[in-house]
Amino acid sequence: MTKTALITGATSGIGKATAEMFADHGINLVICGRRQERLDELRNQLSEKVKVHTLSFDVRDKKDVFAKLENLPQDFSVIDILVNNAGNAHGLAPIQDGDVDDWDAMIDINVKGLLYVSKAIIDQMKERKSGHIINIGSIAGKDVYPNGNVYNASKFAVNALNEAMRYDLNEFGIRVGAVHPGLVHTEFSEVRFKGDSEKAENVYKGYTPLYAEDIADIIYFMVSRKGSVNIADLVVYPTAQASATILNKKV
Ligand code: NDP
Ligand code: 8X3
Repeated sequence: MTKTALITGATSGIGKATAEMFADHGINLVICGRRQERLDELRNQLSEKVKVHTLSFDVRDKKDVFAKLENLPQDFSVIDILVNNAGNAHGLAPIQDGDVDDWDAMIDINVKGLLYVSKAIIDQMKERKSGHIINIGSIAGKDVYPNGNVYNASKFAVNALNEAMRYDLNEFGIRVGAVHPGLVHTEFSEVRFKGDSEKAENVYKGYTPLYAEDIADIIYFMVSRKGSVNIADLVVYPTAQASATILNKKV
């Protein structure tokens, strides 16, 4: 039977690549993000292959998240796969110099936003006793690194919530798993460094990083296992990276 996936943060990077990968495999899509024009572009690109619905909301806007996700059009009302991907780092500074607005953004988007979206979708999965939730964590949620502080904390929370969801939703037959990528070349660093492209590009210089397609490939692998198999927790680095702090810039 044709499945439907809802992907947050589908306007760029990992979320967009996952939408493309899913479309290649015949999975219908609800693609979400704040930038409607990018959602429209992606829908135009993919709708020859699968059915695509776009939803523009800020995951921080609790009311709007619930209003939109609880009123999905009939063709998209059954969500088989939820990919909780929307998120970013905002800033990279020692805790004593951190910007409280950046802290709010990371906690509100990466943690609370993920919770709101999950809550809005879990009810229907619980009723059907089936569904698959993929949470995009980070190696930043496994290891703290200097200046990562609040981003680390937000991704440690995603790691904890991934486990917590797996425990609590187990009785409903809902699969829950996380991917924790290392450095992936997306718009992530552009956002972290507030549009400073030179600084952002430097992050990926001198070695081969992961690309969004690499993570999409892994996400598709996870969702395409038979229903009795749940890949619970998957850490993936570029070969050049051994940990959050060890990176071989010659690889
Ligand atoms: P991108 O910046 O390319 O994509 C981030 C996506 O999140 C965009 O589609 C953006 O859409 C969406 N988003 C951000 N803020 C909000 C918001 N307030 N409301 C709704 N959507 C939002 O980065 P990545 O693809 O790299 O990031 C995707 C996920 O992967 C994140 O959770 C990130 O933490 C994680 N990750 C990234 C790594 C990397 O090195 N790149 C490594 C490990 C994890 P829009 O702006 O249109 O709203
Ligand atoms: C993104 C990877 O190492 O920049 O989560 O935190 S890192």
